[in-house]
Amino acid sequence: MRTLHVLVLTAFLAVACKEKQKEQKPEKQPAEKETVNYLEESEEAFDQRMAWWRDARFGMFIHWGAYAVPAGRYEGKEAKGIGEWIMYNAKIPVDVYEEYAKQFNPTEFDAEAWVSLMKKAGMKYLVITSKHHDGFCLWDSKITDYDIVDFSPYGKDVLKALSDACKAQGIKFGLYHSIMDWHHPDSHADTYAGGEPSENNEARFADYLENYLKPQLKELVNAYDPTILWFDGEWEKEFTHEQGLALYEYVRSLKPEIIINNRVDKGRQGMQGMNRDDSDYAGDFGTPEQEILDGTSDFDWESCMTMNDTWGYKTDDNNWKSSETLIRNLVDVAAKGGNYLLNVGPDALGNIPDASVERLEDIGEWIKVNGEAIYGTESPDTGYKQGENIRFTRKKGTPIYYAVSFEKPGKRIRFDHLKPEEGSEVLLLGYDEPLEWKYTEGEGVTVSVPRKALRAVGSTKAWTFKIKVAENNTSSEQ
Ligand code: FHN
Repeated sequence: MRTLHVLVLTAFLAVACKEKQKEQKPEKQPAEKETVNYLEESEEAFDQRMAWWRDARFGMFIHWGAYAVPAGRYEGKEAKGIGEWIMYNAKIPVDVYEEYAKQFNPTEFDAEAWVSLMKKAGMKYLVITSKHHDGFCLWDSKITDYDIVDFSPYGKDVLKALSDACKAQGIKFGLYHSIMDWHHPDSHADTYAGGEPSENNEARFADYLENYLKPQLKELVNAYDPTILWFDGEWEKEFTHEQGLALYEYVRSLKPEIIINNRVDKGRQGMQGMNRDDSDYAGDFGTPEQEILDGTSDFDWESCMTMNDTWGYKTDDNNWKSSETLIRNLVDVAAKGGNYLLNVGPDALGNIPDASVERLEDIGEWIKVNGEAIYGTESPDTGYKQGENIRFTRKKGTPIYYAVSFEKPGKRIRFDHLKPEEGSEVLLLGYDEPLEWKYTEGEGVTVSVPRKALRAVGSTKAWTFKIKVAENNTSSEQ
């Protein structure tokens, strides 16, 4: 009996002791969600996040939406300005403009074909308008019915199709998103569509930001996993620098590795696209528009350009830049250490204009032979140009330099600031045989270009020489 007493007592003491321990040890709290300040990112983390984008160098911009239906014409005549601004420029009332959205039915849209075409052109990433200033959404938004699934006869989610096609073909998918919204009454649609300015604008705009724009951004990031968020329309006077900082942090909190342009905040200096110096403005890269920086920059940048004069499709805009000009722009941007975002504006049926397709195929032909002078390069310490018709790039972390001539070389071509490594080969891309060269101190390297080499390269838009530079190559002024 005694043993039984002892056993019962021991068991009782064990239970009491456990209970005591529980009281003493606080309940394990769920780990505090670590709060990250995305505006205080280390240089190393920033460089790691930007690495793929910097190496990519070349992307496709797509401006597409309800504005492709009027295609730059209103009441029987051409509306002035760029196609996607027709609602504002022609002072089209919101309800009249909505009729275009109701007619938007791109039955010939083929996401895989679009992505294959941009891949063939050598473009590594895509940025498409999820919502432009007109407020019409190209995805199935749960926040509004003013979108391609609920409001247009097409009824399918084009962003889903494109993000899937990009993933399948190894292309980075990015989204453009306009802060300014002419359709949303709290973003002053009335002002833009010729109505009366609304009251207490700041409060209404702040409400639009928190309860419309941010929930839509959350939808977009969660559903389509974009690698880039390309903001625009930040010039709205009610949109503040503080809201810009908060918007940047918000989007990074949705996807920390996402890359965001400087139009998320108020720092941009107009079409030149770079931030004011005296600033802590948010944004990972500057956005020169329809222009290229005059030189290099320590701040990442991407020059966005149209092939004609409009971003959104316009029937009457046939002012196309030549393929040669587009290729030279790509080389010039790369030599200065920037990215080139080249735009197409598909029509209302979902077709990319033939003139754009032609130029993309020309660029693709050139890049097939010369792409190594663009991708994964940086602006060389010996200077990015020689005269007006030669540009230089350098393969990152190597002594390999590329000299791209916009003019067809004669029998010889000289590069003033390059000294090839003793015994190394100098090549003309597209021709297999190494070229003869001679280095003269103070004059640089003279390369002989035999006729057979030029014949082998054929009718190209720019000639690329590949040179392994000696370690003691002296850097020099531009
Ligand atoms: O107003 C827009 C314009 O429609 C177009 O989207 C360009 C492309 O970067 N951004 C704004 C003009 O700066």
